[in-house]
Order: sequence, then C-alpha cells, then structure tokens
Amino acid sequence: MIALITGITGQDGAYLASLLLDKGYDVHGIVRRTSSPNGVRLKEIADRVTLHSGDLSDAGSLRRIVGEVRPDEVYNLAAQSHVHASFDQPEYTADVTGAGVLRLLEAVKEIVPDARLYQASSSEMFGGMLATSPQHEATPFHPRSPYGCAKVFAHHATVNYRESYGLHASCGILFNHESPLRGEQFVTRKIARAAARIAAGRQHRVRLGNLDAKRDWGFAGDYVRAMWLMLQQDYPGDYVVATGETHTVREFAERAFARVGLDYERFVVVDSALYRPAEVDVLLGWPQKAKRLLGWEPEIGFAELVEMMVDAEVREVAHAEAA
Ligand code: NAP
Ligand code: G4F
Repeated sequence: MIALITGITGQDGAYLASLLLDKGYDVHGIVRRTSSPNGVRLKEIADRVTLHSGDLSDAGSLRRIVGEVRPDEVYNLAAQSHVHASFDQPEYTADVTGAGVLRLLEAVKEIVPDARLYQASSSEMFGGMLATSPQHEATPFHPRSPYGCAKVFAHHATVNYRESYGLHASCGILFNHESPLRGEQFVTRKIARAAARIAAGRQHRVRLGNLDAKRDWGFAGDYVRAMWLMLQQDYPGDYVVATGETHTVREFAERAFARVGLDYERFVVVDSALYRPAEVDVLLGWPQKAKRLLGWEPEIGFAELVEMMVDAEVREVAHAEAA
C-alpha cells in the first residue's frame, strides 16, 4: 500500500507516518520549500519516507506528485493550522487551508479517483455552537476565525467531491490533540515548555491569553489511528474524534506546573494581546460514531497527557544543559 501525506513535517504527519510505516506502507510526504527545512519531527524515520517538494497553494505541484506517487491513500494534514495567526493572515489561511484542499481533491479526482482520501477537518468549525454540547457529526458549524471558515469550506468541498464524483473521501472532525511534538505556539506545548524551563531556572514567567477557554484535549498518537481506521472502511464518512472531556487552559497550567512542583499562579502572566478577536469558549466532543463504527478508543487521558508533555520538556531541558 502506498500512502501520500501532506503536512508530514507537522505533529500529526510525524505520528501518522510512523503508524503507516509500522503497518508496512510505502510512505510519501509533501514538504513545502522553506529557507531551512523542517525535519525535526521526522528525524527518527527520515530514511524510511520519501519526500516530495510541493505546496497546497500550487496545483501543478500537487498534480505532479499525485501522478508520480499514485497513492492508494491520501492524508491531507497540511494547513496554516494556527487559529490566532489566521486573524493576522486571513487570505493566506483561506488559500492554503481552504482552497488548497480543492486543489488536492481535483488532483485525486483526475489522476487516482480510486484512492481513498482523509481530510483533516476540525472542531474549530463548531466554534460558537455552545448551545449544542457535546458536539457531534450533526452539530451545525459556526466558525469563529478565518481558520475555522477555511476548514468549513474544505470540509464541504470534501463532502461535495464524495457526493459528486464518488470519491472515497472521509473527514475526521478532530478535537484538539497534543503531544511532545506539538508546535511550540499552541497553548499546551507553550505551557509544558515554560513549566520545565521555569523549574530549571531558564525562564521567569510565561505570558498567556484566555485561561478560561475549555478544550477537549486528547493525544495525537491516538488520533492518527482514527484517521487510518476511517480509510479502512468500505464506505467513506465523517467522524468526530474526541475524548468526551473538557478542561480549561487554567487546569492545564495548574497540572503542568504542579508536575514540576510549582504553583502556576506565581509564573503565569495574563496578556490581553494574546486574546483573539473572537474566542471559541468551549469545545467538547461526542465521539460515539467513531467508537461504534471504527472501534476507536482514546488510550491517553488528560492527566497522562499533561505529564507526558511536561516530562518530555524536562528531559529536553536536561539534555540542553548536558550538551
Ligand atoms: P501542524 O503541526 O501545524 O502541521 C501542519 C503541516 O502543514 C506542517 O507539515 C506544515 O509544514 C504543513 N503546511 C503548512 N502550510 C503548507 C502549505 N502551504 N503547503 C504544504 N504544506 C503546508 O498541524 P497538526 O497539529 O499536525 O495538524 C494536522 C492537521 O489537522 C492540520 O490540517 C490541522 O489544521 C488539523 N487539525 C489539527 C488539530 C490539532 O489539535 N492538532 C485538530 C483538528 C484539526 P511546515 O512544517 O513547513 O510548517
Ligand atoms: O492551543 P491553541 O492555539 O489551540 P486552538 O485555537 O484550540 O486550535 C487548535 O485546535 C483546533 C481544534 O479545535 C485545530 F483545528 C487547530 O489547528 C489547532 O490545532 O489554543 C487553545 C486555547 C484557545 O482558547 C486560546 O485562546 O488556548 C487559549 N490560549 C490562552 N493563552 C492560548 C494562549 N492559545 C495560544 N496558542 N497561546 C496562548 O498563549
């Protein structure tokens, strides 16, 4: 089996590539050109994956790569994925995170119409749907950011290509999922890193935005398993993937700092510049469809996730000090 992963250099790309390699797949990934290649998350598996230079904003590169690789499965994980950044770069986000998906769908439809496709949809699409909680596959969308709007477009485009052209295209509506490989600008990694560095005397404070926002946080390693399971089904479909528990950013900080023996209140500074023009106050998922049809279950809970992330940062600090 041949898999093509866009966004292979990101958090989910790294976990998914490892999972597929373990299953015996020939794994290919699309990497965009940057001044300094981002290979840090792939260092353990770099010699076992084939990387191709392309970009979701460039239809020609997508067609070329899909034609060369002729994948059985395509996982579209690439995106401008940072919600706050999408307010600063709305048009770019719409182009990559939204229209980019249409470019990839066109390439798949024209060149490998029998391939199975996964689209990385997001709980951010539910946005302001506070009245409907927990959120499930039939919950209406109410995006609260340019990122959320782009993901809603990409989600509908994927469903439309499935209905119009019979593509085996599935959308995973994934709630927040984290890991030691999470990007440093997302709140969980930012807090875990700060806790470890402050405990080691390498940092004094951490500036955060809205501590009262609530998220349904799971472990990325569990969530990429759900992506793969979706593409093993006879029929394509859309699935919410979540833990069914929600916690505040404050709770995450409290636990993370407690893990290194500190009281978060002494080190967290609330900075209004880190608030968003519109916030998604609460996300809480209802993953019953994924559990019933895919047999998927999350294995790592909230407390274990926080500990895993903080412990990884503590090791990182110790490693840096030893070097
Ligand atoms: P991530 O760590 O930010 O990775 C994003 C990936 O997309 C990176 O490999 C990045 O490349 C690549 N990329 C960005 N712009 C691109 C472009 N123009 N062309 C080609 N590649 C491009 O995100 P993640 O957390 O792994 O998430 C994976 C996907 O799931 C994303 O689509 C995200 O929006 C979605 N999602 C994530 C979560 C979550 O909680 N993690 C929840 C729901 C949905 P560089 O390495 O060069 O930056
Ligand atoms: O970690 P975050 O930036 O994640 P957010 O906005 O929920 O988006 C992530 O999850 C989505 C799924 O729902 C994905 F689609 C998306 O790609 C991304 O992976 O922020 C989480 C919460 C927000 O409410 C934010 O306002 O934390 C709050 N927050 C408080 N202080 C902060 C900070 N967020 C960030 N990034 N940085 C802070 O200093």
